[in-house]
Amino acid sequence: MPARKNPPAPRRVAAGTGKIAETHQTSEKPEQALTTNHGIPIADNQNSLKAGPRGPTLIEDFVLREKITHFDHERIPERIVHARGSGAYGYFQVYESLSAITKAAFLQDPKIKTEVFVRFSTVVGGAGSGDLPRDVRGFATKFYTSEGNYDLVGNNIPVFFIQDAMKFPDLVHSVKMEADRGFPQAASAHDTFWDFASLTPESMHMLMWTMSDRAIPRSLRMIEGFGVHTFRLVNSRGQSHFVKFHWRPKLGAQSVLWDEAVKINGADPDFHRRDLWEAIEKGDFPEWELGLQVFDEAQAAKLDFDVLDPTKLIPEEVIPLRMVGRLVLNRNPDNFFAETEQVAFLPSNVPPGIDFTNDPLLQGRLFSYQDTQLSRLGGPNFHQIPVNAPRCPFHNFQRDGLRQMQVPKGRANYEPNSIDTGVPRENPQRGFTAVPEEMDGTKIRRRAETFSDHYSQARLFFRSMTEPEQRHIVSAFAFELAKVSIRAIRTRMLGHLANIDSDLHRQVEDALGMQGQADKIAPAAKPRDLPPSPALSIIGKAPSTLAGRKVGILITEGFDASLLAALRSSAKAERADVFVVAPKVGGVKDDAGHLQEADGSLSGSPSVIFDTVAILASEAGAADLSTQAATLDWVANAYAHLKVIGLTSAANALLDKAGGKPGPGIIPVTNRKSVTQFIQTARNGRIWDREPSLRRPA
Ligand code: HDE
Repeated sequence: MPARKNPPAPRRVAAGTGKIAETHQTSEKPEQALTTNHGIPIADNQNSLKAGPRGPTLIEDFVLREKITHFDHERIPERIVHARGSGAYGYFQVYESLSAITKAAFLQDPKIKTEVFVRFSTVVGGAGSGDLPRDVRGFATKFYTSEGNYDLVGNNIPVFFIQDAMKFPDLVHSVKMEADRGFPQAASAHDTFWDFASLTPESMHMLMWTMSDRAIPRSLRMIEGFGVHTFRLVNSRGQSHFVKFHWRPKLGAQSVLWDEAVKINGADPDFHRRDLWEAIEKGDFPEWELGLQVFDEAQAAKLDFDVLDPTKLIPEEVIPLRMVGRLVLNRNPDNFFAETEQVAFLPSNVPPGIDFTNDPLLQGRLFSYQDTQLSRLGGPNFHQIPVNAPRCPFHNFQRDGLRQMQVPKGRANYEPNSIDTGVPRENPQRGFTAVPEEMDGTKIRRRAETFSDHYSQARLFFRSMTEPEQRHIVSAFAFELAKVSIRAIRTRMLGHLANIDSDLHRQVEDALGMQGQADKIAPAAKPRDLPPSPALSIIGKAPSTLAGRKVGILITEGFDASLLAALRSSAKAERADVFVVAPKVGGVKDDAGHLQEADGSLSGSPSVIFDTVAILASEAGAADLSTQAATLDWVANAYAHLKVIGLTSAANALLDKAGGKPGPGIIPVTNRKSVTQFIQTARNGRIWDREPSLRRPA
């Protein structure tokens, strides 16, 4: 599927050229005529019909009424969770046939490119909330396969807060805005969430993930994805295997710092949406690999937890990932509402060859998603909306209903029937069949004993992190719990942390200034020391690359143009983006007196939106900017956010004034060779050693 070309730049339109300085844009071509929704050509789209130019508006004005009525009804209910989302089209292609483990048509042939639509989302905030709260990210993929839509509706965290769908409304109520006051928006740092969490020991493992860097990703192009539940794959002989689904970003996983996230939300609330859109528009298509953990009943039985429990993961070191295919996103939607807002994912959409397990959270989801679309999209025909419609033929005897867009033909709309020939019929060979599983149980409301270990994998996660990642988890708990006004909730949470890991517990207590105040919480199952899983760390496996990253270059009046050119070409060779910042967007003159336009102004393009920065200041330029708070914030933040900083000699004064010190990651940029050194250092990301002296958890 080709990427859509950038549209041509808009024509210059003179404003106010019509009568009494109104802008009227007209066309004599009949096919270009602006019309009502019923096709009636409109002569004037600026003025309502009135009784005299100063008189009241006439109800007869069907053009005005239709326009306003449609506008009044533009909104539909936003998703109860995952309301804020960004989507894109692309394709999925398997590396080799997976026929040995599944008969799913789209996983048979490496030549087949299956069209997909992916929607990324935050969970807690409303549709208009910022992109960088501390939150889980949704990663939902609709594969338009030749045997129907397959929706893999996952998250960027491989486990979930709760083990049973019964608790989901309570979990969501607790984390959303508090019921009486309507705040906070898009934040878990408040009483009701931590009240619920601290009373729900099974949430401990996922809490470790949401307090980790995973919950503040740098880019949607840099998140991992997980199907969370254990599913099944079924081959044409009816043999079934268990499977866990993983997405791995080609650019590597990367996160921002919490202080950065807070500032990015202010500087550019659409940071993730813009980043995804722009990457696709310029043909830098984000890619993921699909990894499978495939295992059978015997292997499942040997694991030290129940594979039906969605609060547990299987470490890669225990069952390795088999990388089976690639996902490429290469086309932005044409219309946000029609596609990204109206897309309806259903975990119950599985083609033959994929099946469910009895995970009680998954079982509840199989009901919930179909149900929620009825109120969100207004009736039972939402599958006909173009983004939701299968790309393969679909037909049955379901009829009518609100918003029916199809015109089914024929007399018989039932079966069995002997009247119409050529109507759809069952197909026992190709049709979906559930894996036959023997069931013989007592009808009962009870959780399985095998679900009762709530701390061992939380501990495993903490101990698998690198030092900076552990520091961030401690800081996140300290930040969030400090926002909890009820002390008893804090002491309860500290009790859980003591069960997870004594170092974590001690550090969070210190950071809160609440030493020795943890409640005693008796675990249902004694926590065990499991071997760490280095694959769970982001920093530990971060690639050395600037690909897909952004280099911010601050220029001042009289800057050295040859350095900017060298930076541009080195960055391009790394497949990084360059963004030029100047005191004013109109730009500055370089050392040869040529005007260099900027991509953004200093105050509108703070350093938090870049991965690495260079300051190309002349002596005069540095002196001029050194009194400006915007400049000093720019430099101080880049330093405090542990970025690699390239500096001309004159720019050293700015670093000094902003409180920064020369040291690792502070690179002089004076000639082509030093530019190369700057870019090479920046490949390795942040300078973690700078962190402990700058920020202690509190
Ligand atoms: Fe969802 N979830 N969820 N969820 N979920 C929704 O469906 C629900 C769960 C996930 O971009 C809703 O269409 C229940 C786990 C994503 O459109 C709703 C339970 C995982 C998206 C719903 C869960 C997810 C949703 C809201 C517990 C990761 C966004 C609107 C039993 C594996 C999809 C909608 C998009 C959306 C219910 C738990 C992921 C209300 C009842 C676990 C990525 O139906």
